[in-house]
Amino acid sequence: MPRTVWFPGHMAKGLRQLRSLLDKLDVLVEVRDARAPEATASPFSAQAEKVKPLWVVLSKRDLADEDVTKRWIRFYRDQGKMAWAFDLRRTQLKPFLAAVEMKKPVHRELRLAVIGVPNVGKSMFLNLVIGKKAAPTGAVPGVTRGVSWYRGRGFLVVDSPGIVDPKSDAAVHRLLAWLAGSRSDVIGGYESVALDFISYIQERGLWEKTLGNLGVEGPALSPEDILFNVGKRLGCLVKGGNVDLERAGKMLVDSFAAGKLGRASLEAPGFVAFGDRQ
Ligand SMILES: Nc1nc2c(ncn2[C@@H]2O[C@H](COP(=O)(O)OP(=O)(O)OP(=O)(O)O)[C@@H](O)[C@H]2O)c(=O)[nH]1
Ligand SMILES: [Mg+2]
Repeated sequence: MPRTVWFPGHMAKGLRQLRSLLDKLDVLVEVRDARAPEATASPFSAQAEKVKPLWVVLSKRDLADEDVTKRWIRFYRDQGKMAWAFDLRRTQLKPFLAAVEMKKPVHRELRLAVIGVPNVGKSMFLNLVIGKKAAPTGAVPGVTRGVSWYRGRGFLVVDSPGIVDPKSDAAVHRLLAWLAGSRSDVIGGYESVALDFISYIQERGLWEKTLGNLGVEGPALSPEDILFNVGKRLGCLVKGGNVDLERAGKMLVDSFAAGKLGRASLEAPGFVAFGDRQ
């Protein structure tokens, strides 16, 4: 049977390392994907929040629906949380840096940790905080494998590996895979991950903002027929007029993850992927 969850050893180790560091930290910054800020909450945040200030940064603002992102920021601020949204590729983090500056102790550097699920932009955010490209970043999940300290601009910042809740089920991993936060090849293959993506888009009324932009027929067709049409559209034909569905699935999932289908949010306040989490 194909595996449905991805939890490599470095995640368990990262979680242990973060727990043991908690006492030394002043503030934790949780990076979440602006397209699904509840489903991409860190499994470590609930525990950490009990003992340290935890601030929320929504990344990939440029890929999310702008109105929905503004509503999320209001939603978190109404809950009393410090929250911002950024396109991390094009920001200098000014409002964040102004807020964090106020927390600096007089006689030592401020100690921050950046936490979150895989591939949300934690290392990229850290580099912006310290003002240099020190932590490695990359488009695949699992680039950061352990906890490391970085220094810059009067901050001491911990980068941590992306961690998924070891108890999370296949549905959570599939949603993360649509955002490039889990490994489709490890959790059942691209075809099944893409079929679930299409069903989600249909059920949540997100067709116009996503698959509609590809110009394929839908949204009333079955996910299988839609994926077939996507494959034809994207040139994944094989002998006999068939479509390589695994390849079509990969192209579809990768396109959405990279924002190539258009700007879209998979969750909005009051409209989350996994109801019991909000
Ligand atoms: N479009 C866009 N891409 C972003 C943004 N933030 C990060 N990325 C991209 O997301 C990918 C992941 O960035 P990283 O900083 O390596 O993410 P991470 O959370 O440290 O990932 P792991 O260490 O693998 O868990 C990179 O390809 C970045 O270019 C953003 O705001 N907008
Ligand atoms: Mg990283």
